[in-house]
Amino acid sequence: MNITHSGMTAVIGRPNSGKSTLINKMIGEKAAIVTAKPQTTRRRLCAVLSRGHVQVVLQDTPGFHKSRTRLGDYMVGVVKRSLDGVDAVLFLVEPVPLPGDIERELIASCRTQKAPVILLINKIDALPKEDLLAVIDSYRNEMSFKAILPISAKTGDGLDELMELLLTLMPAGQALFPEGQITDQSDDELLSEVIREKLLICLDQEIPHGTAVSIEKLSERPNGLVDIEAVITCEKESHKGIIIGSKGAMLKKIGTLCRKELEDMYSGQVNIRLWVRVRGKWRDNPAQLKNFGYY
Ligand SMILES: Nc1nc2c(ncn2[C@@H]2O[C@H](COP(=O)(O)OP(=O)(O)OP(=O)(O)O)[C@@H](O)[C@H]2O)c(=O)[nH]1
Ligand SMILES: [Mg+2]
Repeated sequence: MNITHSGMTAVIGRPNSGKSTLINKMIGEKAAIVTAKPQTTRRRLCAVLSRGHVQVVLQDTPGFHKSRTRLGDYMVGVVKRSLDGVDAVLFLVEPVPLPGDIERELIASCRTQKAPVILLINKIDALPKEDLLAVIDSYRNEMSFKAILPISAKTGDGLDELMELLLTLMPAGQALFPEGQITDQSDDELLSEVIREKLLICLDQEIPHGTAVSIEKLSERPNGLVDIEAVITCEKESHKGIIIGSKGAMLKKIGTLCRKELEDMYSGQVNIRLWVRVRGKWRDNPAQLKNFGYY
């Protein structure tokens, strides 16, 4: 279909507010990893939504937070830069009637740019209906939002109305991505994110946040079997022990979860081998951050 209107939309909000869930739901594919743990998303990624003659490029961003490491500084910088030159902003908030420090800081950043800001009160599936008005009221006077929409990124409630409004905000222009492309991530990036998602799901507290994944091998044999080799970097020997687990049980569990998802993704058999190595304080080391693509 001939695209006549196109634009960029930044999706921002505190960690865990549901940005990645929303983007996946809107495009109907898994472009971004989602977990119950905050600070899941680390990099900006684009997901492409095409409806009729309009193409909307949704930019997922890390959750805005008070950073404690250089990696955190990078993540916060990604959020700020994501607002530059966009055509619309989707600002997600938790369904609580109190803009916190994080929301106030994001509102201040939104005020300094021209694009319309749509406030999305997410997770209304988990909110008694009678409590919604108080949440809307608490945000109404914070700034002039283009709209305040209650939604559930999980169930899809309210997303038709959001989509309709968003499509009207895209300026005249050609397609920004070719037809059929749903994300700007490379195969290696998608793959390392899937592995990181499983680390976040399987491991507790600080351990998964101190991991990074690099893909050493991704190749397909003539019979279609996909071979993957990846290195998981963590920050301490003790963390390495926990990631590997007793007799390798944890690493096996992580590998199996990855394999199941990747076999769906590649529609074929996958052979995955994972290694774990330690790089102390890599999250504060500029060279290591660059190495992992966080720059
Ligand atoms: N009940 C409910 N849970 C939701 C909804 N949207 C997201 N979640 C849950 O909230 C958690 C965080 O979702 P994510 O999409 O990873 O949140 P995020 O804003 O991308 O988080 P970061 O990447 O850490 O900034 C997950 O457990 C989701 O299943 C919703 O509409 N309703
Ligand atoms: Mg996310």
